[in-house]
Amino acid sequence: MGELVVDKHVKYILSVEKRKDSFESVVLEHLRMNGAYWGLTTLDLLGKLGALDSNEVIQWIMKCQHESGGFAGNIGHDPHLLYTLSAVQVLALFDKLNVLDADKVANYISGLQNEDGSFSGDEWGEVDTRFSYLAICCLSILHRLDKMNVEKAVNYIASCKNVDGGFGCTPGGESHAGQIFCCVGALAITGSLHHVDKDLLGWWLCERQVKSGGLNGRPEKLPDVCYSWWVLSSLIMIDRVHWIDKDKLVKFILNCQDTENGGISDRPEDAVDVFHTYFGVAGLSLLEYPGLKAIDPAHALPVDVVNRIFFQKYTNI
Ligand code: GRG
Ligand code: ZN
Repeated sequence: MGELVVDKHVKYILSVEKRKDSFESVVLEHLRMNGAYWGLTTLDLLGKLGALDSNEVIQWIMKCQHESGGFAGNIGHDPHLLYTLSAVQVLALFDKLNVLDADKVANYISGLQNEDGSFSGDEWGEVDTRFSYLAICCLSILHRLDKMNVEKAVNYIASCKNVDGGFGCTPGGESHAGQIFCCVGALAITGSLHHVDKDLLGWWLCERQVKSGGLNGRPEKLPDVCYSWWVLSSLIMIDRVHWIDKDKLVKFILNCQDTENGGISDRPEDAVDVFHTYFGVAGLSLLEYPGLKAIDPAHALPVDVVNRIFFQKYTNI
């Protein structure tokens, strides 16, 4: 088995950041804020965040903020919870949360909570437990959970629980590993994991491991490196990670590397992208692969960053 080609991955991420006119960048233009989070968190986990000019990134992030307080995926685009969390996470990586007007961002987020406790992703109103997670994680980082109705938010998430122990995007929606991460993460952050049947959900999640060692997102589906994050982080949050074969999963992720040009793909035979590079490295971090920073499974940020947010004595926000 090969090793993690750290330097190649660092080079790959920095090159994607520079190639703003590449096919990938054009297709992902509206998601650039998410791309910044994926790329920069990966660099930090690899211990190489210093390779980038933080001032340039921070200035660009602040240009993506809308007058409502929310952030867009790029300059001149519309704000959405998806990009608002990514913007806040990247500022947290650089220890620059103090450039924010935290109350303004928090007001934007809490304004998206609906009467039944659910969240819309933006002013257009689509409702999904993904948005509950985004809102809860972001307000938690900003120390502003008191700005929303946590009890109603938790009850809404609990209403999306299925008989298989998993969670869907709305009540009655099929269980999917991505949605399970969102619901378990939101419940973990709010201290509400008693709503989870840990043995039942743990069983469903560990059955996601297939012969190759990889994990899929639902029964009968193909394995994909991104589920190393969605499934594994959920298993860790409910204390059932020992129910999968960790060594086989490490091998599957390492087999998805482009060992020549860097980057990680969804499956061994596919092309690499920044999204799966992040999930591969974050998955290896959860698996305690040597040389990587530890990542917090609920806030999806390096543990040292999360400790700085919650345990720093003097904070400006
Ligand atoms: C901060 C890590 C982090 C996340 C933010 C946006 C979000 C919160 C979570 C998204 C959760 C989610 C729904 C992930 C699933 C992504 C995915 C691979 C969807 C593909 O689903 P299918 O059904 O593919 O098209 P399969 O793998 O089932 O064939
Ligand atoms: Zn994937």
